Amino acid sequence: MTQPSDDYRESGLEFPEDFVFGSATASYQIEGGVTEGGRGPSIWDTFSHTPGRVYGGHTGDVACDHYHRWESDLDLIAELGLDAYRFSIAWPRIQADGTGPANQQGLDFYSRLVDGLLARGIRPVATLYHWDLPQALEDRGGWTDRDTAYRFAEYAHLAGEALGDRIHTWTTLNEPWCSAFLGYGNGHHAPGIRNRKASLVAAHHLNLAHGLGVSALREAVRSDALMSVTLNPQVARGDHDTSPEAIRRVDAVGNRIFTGPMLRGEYPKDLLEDTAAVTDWAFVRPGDLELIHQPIDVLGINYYSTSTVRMAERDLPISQEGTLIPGSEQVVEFLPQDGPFTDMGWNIAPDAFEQLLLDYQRDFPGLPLMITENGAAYPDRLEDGRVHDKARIDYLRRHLTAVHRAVQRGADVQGYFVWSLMDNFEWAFGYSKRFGITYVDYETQERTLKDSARFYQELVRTHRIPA
Ligand code: IFM
Repeated sequence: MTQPSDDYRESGLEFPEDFVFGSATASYQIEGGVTEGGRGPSIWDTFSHTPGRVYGGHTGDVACDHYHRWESDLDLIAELGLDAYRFSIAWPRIQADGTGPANQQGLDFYSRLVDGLLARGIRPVATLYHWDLPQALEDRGGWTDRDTAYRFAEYAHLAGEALGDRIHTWTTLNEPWCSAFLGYGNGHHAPGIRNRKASLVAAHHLNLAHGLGVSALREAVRSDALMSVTLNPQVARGDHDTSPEAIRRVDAVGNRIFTGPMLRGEYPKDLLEDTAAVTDWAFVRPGDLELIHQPIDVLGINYYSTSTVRMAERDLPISQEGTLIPGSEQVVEFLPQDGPFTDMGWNIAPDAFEQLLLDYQRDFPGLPLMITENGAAYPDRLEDGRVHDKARIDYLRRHLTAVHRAVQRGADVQGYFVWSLMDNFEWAFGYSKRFGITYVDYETQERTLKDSARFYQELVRTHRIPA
């Protein structure tokens, strides 16, 4: 018997017949048309138009112009032979300022998109929130305002009523960790707020939005539609004496802050203890956990890389009876990692991906998993009409091998969506990072399938990892 390779570079491995292969995108990253069809401004319009926030001053104003090119983009998906397409709905297209009746033009855009997918035999998988919060709601506090969760439920209901007869799987939120901690914690993402307590408040209101959203959808959509949320588990590792404690802390504030309430109906005790100096969590009201803890049918997992951690002492002045005295606190330290790295500087660790899937399967038995994103950015070059993105193929091969091994070892992984269908607006990095399996020339908007797209097309056709 041949031994599995240590580097995860396998070929020929066969996926189950009903394993779903798809690709994913998100509204603000591809659509453009930001002032068309009655769309209101989102926090990403504001953020990207604020000097210094996004690389090169790039914005999503035009992006991949998908708002106008959606039909040919669907043809591309069909050409690749994909089973499913994961897209997100821009909330400010449905409710320009986040409240009130639906904007029919916005609903019509997504309705045409969904019909176009179905006509091509592609399963529609819709995410309700992939970070483009209506700016008007941010002006009232955004995710730090409890009311935003209720507005989200209203929006979910409107989207469900209009599209619920045709969407196969609904995802409430994409990566709430990013919304809470990059949006309100370190300010790297819109709305650009830096406040530790605000990030925890936002996390709770995102959890509440998820639960209320699932309930609102269930009332509006067909009974066999699947309910889901997509998380991006923080995979921390390390072999220092203090690494286990650092890993526990990262897991608490990075993962169990969402899986606890959503999947178990409680916030983990250690999370509340770890964050006691920042907040007493009084914003969690009686009954909230029941509202959040709604049954879901599938858990979306986005995975790219890992981090290496240990505990460290950080000097800081401690306040005692009005005076500041020197002191220190124990904090998680993120250490430099071994390569190889992608163009994002993210390390490549398919072994951690396999383990993550097995861990989630063990921790949440009976809940199927879907890989809703996985992929890599590389500095691709278009030469003579081709993009020879060998490094991306290598990344995909290794991560598909990891998924295959997890499935072999008992994980109920039902499918895999590559990130992304095409190059797009990579948030604070603008257009400087290319994640697509399709190359986008932003001058002409011409799309060119990269070699990785051909690799993926072959995988989808044969259900085997190509040689
Ligand atoms: O581009 C993002 C996507 O919007 C969310 N998940 C991670 C991707 C790569 O950074």
